[in-house]
Amino acid sequence: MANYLITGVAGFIGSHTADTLLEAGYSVTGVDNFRTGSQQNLESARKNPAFELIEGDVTDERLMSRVFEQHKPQAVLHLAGLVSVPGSFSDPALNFRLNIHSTDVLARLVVQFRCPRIVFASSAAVYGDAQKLPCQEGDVVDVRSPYAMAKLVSETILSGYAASFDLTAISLRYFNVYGPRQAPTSDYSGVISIFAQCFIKGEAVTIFGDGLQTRDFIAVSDVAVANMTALTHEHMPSGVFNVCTGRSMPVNDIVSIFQKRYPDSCEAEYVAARTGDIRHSCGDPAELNRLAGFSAQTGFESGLNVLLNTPEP
Ligand code: UD2
Repeated sequence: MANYLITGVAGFIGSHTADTLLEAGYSVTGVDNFRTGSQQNLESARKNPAFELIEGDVTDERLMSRVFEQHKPQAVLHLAGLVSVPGSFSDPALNFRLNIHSTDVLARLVVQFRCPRIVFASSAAVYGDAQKLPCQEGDVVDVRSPYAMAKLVSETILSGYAASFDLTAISLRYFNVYGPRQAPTSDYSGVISIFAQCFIKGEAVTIFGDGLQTRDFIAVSDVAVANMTALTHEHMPSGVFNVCTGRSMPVNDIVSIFQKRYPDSCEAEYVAARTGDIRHSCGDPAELNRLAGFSAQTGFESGLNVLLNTPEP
């Protein structure tokens, strides 16, 4: 049974990916320092004997060497990092350690232990305020935050190692991911988890700006499958790939969808646009589809059903 190593396994995307790999019959070794991840996210993974959790930091090279030596992963999925864009402004040094240094540590370890593949969680943040939509992988990047800078640097580190050593390095540029287990109360919460929480509690949602800004929302279950595909697909080449649906939706439309489900809800409140907010974001999903057959399967309404019908842990 092939073993896959996931860093940041107790996070939103990490825990869903672990569940998906385990359900598919693979074994998973997960590393997390629980800075932002939670044990509750691992409730179902931990029931599976093919799952092993190691508590620690991915930048701890001694610990990670032991993990590679003992578990001999077939591939690594590197999700651990600072997930907050505002956090990358307030603590750029932490951003460097968690979002750049950690990638270099892992890249060196995969080379040292002859692990053939590493998959990295990059972000649509690298496109910034894109000049043309949908964003394609070859488009000019527009880095507007330390967070986006770090994602781009990590992509470059990985492509450099892939070109220099016998290694496949895949960077996945996630667009706006939503679904169960995305904490609604932190500064990296996605708009959908915040709105869901407000509608459930009967509180008014806040819309930043005119609500006409658009995003390409992808369900976390689809992202988990994209991750599994990148880890396991036999002929994946090194490169950068969008993980998105190719469809975008205005924030106002999301509110309307919620209002239909919660007809007695309060009116939304409009406030000034968030500083640095991107106007439109939409990705072209064709490349990952062409090379690995991946396409997002979850429509927005059904993704929302899953989110609203999954009990809080
Ligand atoms: C997403 C990513 C972020 C980074 C960035 C790159 C998420 C959660 N965040 O940020 O990590 O990759 O893309 O561009 O996927 N909004 C409201 N009301 C609220 C909350 C948000 O109107 O209560 C608006 C917000 O101003 C923005 C849109 O909703 O226009 C989406 O906000 P978000 O924080 O979910 O995600 P985004 O695209 O800013």
